[in-house]
Amino acid sequence: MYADTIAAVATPPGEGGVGIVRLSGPAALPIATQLFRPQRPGPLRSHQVRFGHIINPATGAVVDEALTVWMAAPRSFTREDVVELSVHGGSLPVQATLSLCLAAGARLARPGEFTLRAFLNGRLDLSQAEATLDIIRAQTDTALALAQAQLGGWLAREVRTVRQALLAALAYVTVVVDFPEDEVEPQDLGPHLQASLATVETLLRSADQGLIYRQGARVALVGVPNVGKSSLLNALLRADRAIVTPIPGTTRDTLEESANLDGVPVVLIDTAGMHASPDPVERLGIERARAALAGADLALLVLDATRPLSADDHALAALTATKPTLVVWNKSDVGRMSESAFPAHLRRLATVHTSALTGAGLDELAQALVRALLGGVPPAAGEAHLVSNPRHRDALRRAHEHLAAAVAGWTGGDPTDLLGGDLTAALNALGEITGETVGDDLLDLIFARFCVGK
Ligand SMILES: Nc1nc2c(ncn2[C@@H]2O[C@H](COP(=O)(O)OP(=O)(O)OP(=O)(O)O)[C@@H](O)[C@H]2O)c(=O)[nH]1
Ligand SMILES: [Mg+2]
Repeated sequence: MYADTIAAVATPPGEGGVGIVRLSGPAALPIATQLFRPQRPGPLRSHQVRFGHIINPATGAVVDEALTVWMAAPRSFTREDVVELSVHGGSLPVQATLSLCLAAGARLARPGEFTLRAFLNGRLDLSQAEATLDIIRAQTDTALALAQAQLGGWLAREVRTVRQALLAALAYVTVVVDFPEDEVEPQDLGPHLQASLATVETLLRSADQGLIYRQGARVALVGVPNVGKSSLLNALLRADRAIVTPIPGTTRDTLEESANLDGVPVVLIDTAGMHASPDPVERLGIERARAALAGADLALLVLDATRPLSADDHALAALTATKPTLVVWNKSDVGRMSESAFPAHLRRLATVHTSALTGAGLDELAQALVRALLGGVPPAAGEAHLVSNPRHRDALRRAHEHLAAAVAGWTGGDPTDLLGGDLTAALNALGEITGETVGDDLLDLIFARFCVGK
């Protein structure tokens, strides 16, 4: 437990119905008692809301009406004494209340410091603490569901189960190595290690989908001029965002817009039509289009269904060869080219026929896009148990590497002392997810991303 008491505004800046100043630490209640004068006399009671006024104790002046809740330790977010002072949601009453808390001895909280205390006081593990930030930042229902499940602790439980199995294996290995003369009942660690490896593998595999749901993906619409890239962008957004004209070379600059496609947050990028152009302005746009393609997670290669592929189409198709790509035959309301003329690598790709004009095929396009982003697997309906944090994925990858080495070593009859190193490394990597094995540097880095007051 900390000796100091922190305070911060817990609500966003700007005007709102209420603004909340939050205190946490041993002096939370004494400070609140100095500032808050309840309407009906009598001391505050834990977990009861009281109406009254915030007053400046130095002058006796009333600052604002307030509702006050004291949550006595350990039944609070931080497991410390917490007081929340709700005043009217304007910057003056909120800031004045905060200033009075600071004058009475509280220290201004750093970003994420309430959650850090919740973690350090054992109220949350690190993966749950990070989930609170994900809940605040979630852009889609699915991202929110993933974060809620993580806050519920499923990932922490999975990780702990594996760590317990590995600790038992490490204990056995250590005894065998340190006391070779003792009669140790021989154990077959193989099945235990295999089971742990399988769990880590499942978690790791779920991250491919989980990260897309949480972080979204960048999708570039590329094609030669006039195939309907900007029209498709507008149609997918259901908004007249990009300029569309019958003149080839209309789009000069790249244009980005966020969209939510079946719960997957995507950034759609419209680009200039790519072809060999003598126009210097157009050439700059085409450079940007190439850069957008290079930085995208997925390319939508837009082709004109009313005419055979041109040399420029082929050149562009070659450019997308190394990138996950979806082929979109647009203007399918007018015509439909025979696909036998495709270059071989395009024939292997998922293909959608659309008309940005009539809307035909747009739902199929959105679905194909989501499938392509999620690695061919359909969206996991209601499946909230996905690893969705790159830090967790990184730790899982390292745990996986060491566990795989341990399994191979055990199967290959390696000397037991070699196993100890891999088991320890796997245990440490997994401990980083729940926070059992992280240093202060990493904690600072993680919590610095939080907002003040959380
Ligand atoms: N019939 C038909 N016309 C379309 C369709 N999509 C776009 N067009 C027309 O094709 C022309 C070009 O459309 P844009 O969306 O500007 O094409 P673009 O690929 O963005 O073109 P640039 O920006 O020049 O590279 C416009 O006249 C559109 O109305 C479609 O699905 N069917
Ligand atoms: Mg365009």
